Amino acid sequence: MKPSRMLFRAALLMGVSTLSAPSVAAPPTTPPDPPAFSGQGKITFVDRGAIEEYKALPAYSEPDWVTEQFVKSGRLPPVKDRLPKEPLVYKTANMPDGVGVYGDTMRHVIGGRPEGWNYTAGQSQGWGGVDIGLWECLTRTAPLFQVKAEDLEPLPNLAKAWEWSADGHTLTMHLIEGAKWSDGEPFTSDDPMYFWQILHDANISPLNGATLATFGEGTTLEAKDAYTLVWTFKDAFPKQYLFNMAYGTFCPGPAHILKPLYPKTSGKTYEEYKNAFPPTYLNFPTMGAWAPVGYRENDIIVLRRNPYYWKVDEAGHQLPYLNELHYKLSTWADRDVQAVAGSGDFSNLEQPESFVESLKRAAQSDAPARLEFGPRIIAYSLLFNLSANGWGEPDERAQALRQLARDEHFRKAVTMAIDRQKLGESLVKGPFTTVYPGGLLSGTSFYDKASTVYYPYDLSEAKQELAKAGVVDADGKGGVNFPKGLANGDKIAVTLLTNADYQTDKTLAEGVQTAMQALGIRVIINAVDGKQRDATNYGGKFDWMVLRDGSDLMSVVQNTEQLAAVGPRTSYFHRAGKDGTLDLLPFEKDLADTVVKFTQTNDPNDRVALMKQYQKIYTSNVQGVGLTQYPGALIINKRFANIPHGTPINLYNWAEDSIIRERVYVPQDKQGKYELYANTLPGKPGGDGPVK
Ligand code: BQZ
Repeated sequence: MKPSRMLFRAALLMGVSTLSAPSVAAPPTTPPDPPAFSGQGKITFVDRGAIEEYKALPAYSEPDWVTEQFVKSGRLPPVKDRLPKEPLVYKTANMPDGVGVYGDTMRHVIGGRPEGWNYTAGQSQGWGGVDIGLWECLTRTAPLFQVKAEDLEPLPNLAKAWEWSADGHTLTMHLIEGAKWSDGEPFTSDDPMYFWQILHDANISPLNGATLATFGEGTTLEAKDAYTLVWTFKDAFPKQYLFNMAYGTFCPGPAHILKPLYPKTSGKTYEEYKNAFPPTYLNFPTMGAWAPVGYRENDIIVLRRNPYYWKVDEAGHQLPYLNELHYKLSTWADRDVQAVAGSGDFSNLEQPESFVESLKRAAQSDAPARLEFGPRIIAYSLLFNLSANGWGEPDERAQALRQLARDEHFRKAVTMAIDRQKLGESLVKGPFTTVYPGGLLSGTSFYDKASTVYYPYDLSEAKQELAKAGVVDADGKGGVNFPKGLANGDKIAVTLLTNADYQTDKTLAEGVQTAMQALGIRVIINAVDGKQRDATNYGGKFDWMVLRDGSDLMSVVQNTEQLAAVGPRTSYFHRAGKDGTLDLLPFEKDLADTVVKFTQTNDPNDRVALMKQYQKIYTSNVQGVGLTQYPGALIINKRFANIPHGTPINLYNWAEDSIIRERVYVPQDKQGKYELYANTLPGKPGGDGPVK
């Protein structure tokens, strides 16, 4: 029987969970083993070198209509002159269905909305794969889910090769030579050097949180020539930073478009700079396989193939195979519905509320989409704002809450008042959710159960911890009061920030609210859309937050700097105050030191030991209150070929990156008529759309 059918039945039959949390007082312990989960797709592990290489091929080709309409009319150079000297070549042996054919579209549905194209100035394009497809980065890590653990090193991308000096303090990085932006302008070291320049400008925060701290204290970057970068590091061989040169934290924008508007030299304000390229500014130059040619507010973003894309298959076909991408502007829940119904093509099934319906539909023989679960890599945590020196300019009540959250008795009271088993079941019944104590996820290879401290649900113990924090019902009128000297001893009220774009986030926030009522703590849920949630979070203007964990707690090696407050702006819940300093608690300092040491060593045994130490410190001190963890499933329309089996919906990055969309294709006989701008290419930057 198909795994999805088995899971569907399991989800329906298991009305109650297979595990129940102990009801009697229990000392801290290790977490219960997660329920067995057999629906996962199997990954074929390969060597790192099996995926791609860089080399010149004897001949290249492109879709016939590009030759007929654009090359023969002289509007584009021949494809061989549009490609780099040595393009990135995807190896056929690593393509599940081999060399593809041109045509068709991938129809994404997303819950975010584009702010504009200035990604490196912090603008989101609505998530859901838009930014992942537009902004190519020096290295690439998402496809590493299929690479053997002993061979784990980021893949080359815009940087095609690199070598370390003998003493390990210098990394010479060779950029792809002769690649061009989608408007035909050359890609050179000017582009990454401009990105490095804006990282030094505290007034600009690139999307996904890159800061100088991401690359280590004292690190420098220089351009030796148009295609050579030279990194220098204080530590020897900090290979960890190659992961940070991948998506999210080193994806340069087009310097020829951005630099003329840089505020320090253009006279523009930072706001004008950030907002200079609204979604209506079409044909924004990208290094991605597609460029934006169409946008209708709250309706759709349309991308068309980039005629200068610098990747090919072994037969010399310039990629991508797919001519067009759609991003229908809807909701994240609708993405699941449309993917299983067949009006959309792709979804990361990540909200348990949609599991049963999606499984039911996918289990039917005429289902348009494949649904394949991966490992338990989705987790949610309740996080306290731990800054007490002004991050987010708290008022007296908010400051008092932060002081309380810095008391470990208070944090233990909160964690023991939450029944994680019931919280998971409130999302979906069946073998999916499991208790999550916080910290590293059980799916990562660095996870160590023995180092994971779990404070089981125990309301009476929780109340005792609360009293140790000086929090009691001081006037007998119900609810609990701040301790004397904090916020005039008022009743405690907490605002809980959560992402209104996801039902799961709201359900978990409500679960926390109910659990805190039993402790006498009033929680006011502040559910705002993703854009506002991010701005509120990064601005420090929250008391507590329900947050879906990121790649750092899933993989450890991706976004490692986010594992602790190693820099003024690397943590999601503890950033520097107005004076630029971080007022870390002793255990937070230990966590940060452990993460820095992890970055500084390549010894596999040291790294495992350091992550055990990290897990022990994180969970025993309740750095974050783990809530629940569960698997996600990739839903993809059956007409697509070259989708690697077992692709996790998120690990080093989301599945939109991991499936390597530029080499995904639709066999001729299965192609749909979904292209909205057939036989067109992106026009001039800022123009009004694609050109025939
Ligand atoms: C996946 C992802 C691709 C951001 C976003 C969204 C933002 C966060 C996070 C996920 C969406 C989808 O996640 O939920 O399945 O397609 O886009 O980027 O949650 O609000 O800020 O970190 O990636």
